[in-house]
Amino acid sequence: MPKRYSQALLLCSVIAVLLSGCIFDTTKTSETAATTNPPKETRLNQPAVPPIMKRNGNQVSIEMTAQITNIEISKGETYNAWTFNGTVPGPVLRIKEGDVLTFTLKNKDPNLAHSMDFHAVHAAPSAKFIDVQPNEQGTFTYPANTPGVFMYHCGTKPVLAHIANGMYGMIIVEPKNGYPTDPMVDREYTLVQSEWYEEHDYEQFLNGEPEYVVFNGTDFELMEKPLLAKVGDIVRLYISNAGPNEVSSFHVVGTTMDAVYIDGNPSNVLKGLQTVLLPASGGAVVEFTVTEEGDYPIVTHQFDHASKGAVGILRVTHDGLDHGGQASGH
Ligand SMILES: [Cu+2]
Repeated sequence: MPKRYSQALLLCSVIAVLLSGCIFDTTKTSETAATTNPPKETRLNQPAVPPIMKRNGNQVSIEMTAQITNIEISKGETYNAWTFNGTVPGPVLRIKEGDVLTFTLKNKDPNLAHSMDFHAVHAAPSAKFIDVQPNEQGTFTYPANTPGVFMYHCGTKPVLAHIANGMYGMIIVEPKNGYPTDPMVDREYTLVQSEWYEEHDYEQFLNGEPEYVVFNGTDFELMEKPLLAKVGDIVRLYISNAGPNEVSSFHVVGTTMDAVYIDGNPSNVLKGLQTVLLPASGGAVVEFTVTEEGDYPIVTHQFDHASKGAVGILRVTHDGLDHGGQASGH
């Protein structure tokens, strides 16, 4: 190693140690205690339940749970997650622009308060995104007047712990008049990118690196269960980056994006992108054409994160069915 480089490294390490001693220690508050691992034998594992959604005109009611459920985040590795409805990400919700949402959160977690922060609505957070205490429920009403792809998450303090432990998902607010490209789209999928850190380790959430970066909750899941399309299809992906800490450089190998609607709003259209940048909590609708048979990797182009699990496969075949493996023999 060149001497100057090693000196610089040493200096950086010293500064890092100093910083971690003086600045970051102040963040170790009592909040850490709330996220400490309970003993394994006493951990809850509440079975997943579907959300309940009812519509009457533009009045939509949605009932969801906050609950503790074991989630497989990598093959053979479970995480005792804080969840909405027992899945991570939580269920994908779909409503329409102009709907009035009446939302009920049933908190089945016997120990901690939880809450719901919908990025899709206009509401006073101090009144409508408030904590629901253990074994209680809260109901809140708000309008959803902005079309798009939005994140929802638990907003209870420390928010970082509630998101890192699994409390997030996607809500799609369908545009009143649709997207101009609606007639061309052949199939659509939803993808949520997020990070997993060492289980319930608040210090790692704050200062550490993610152990896994994933699409739809599990590392490399979409390699084994690929998304499917047919040659010539225009594919639409609703994508969202839940973070909590990292951005996504969302990219589909082997195609360019015909249209990207930033945050899923039909007004925010971009054409011909290679990669779309999603900030933590950002979303998009991405559309592209697949012209040849084969496996098209879906990645975040930050390859340290792709290597930690944020890779999927879109398998394109002559008939849109999965024939297994590389679809090149037809
Ligand atoms: Cu929570």
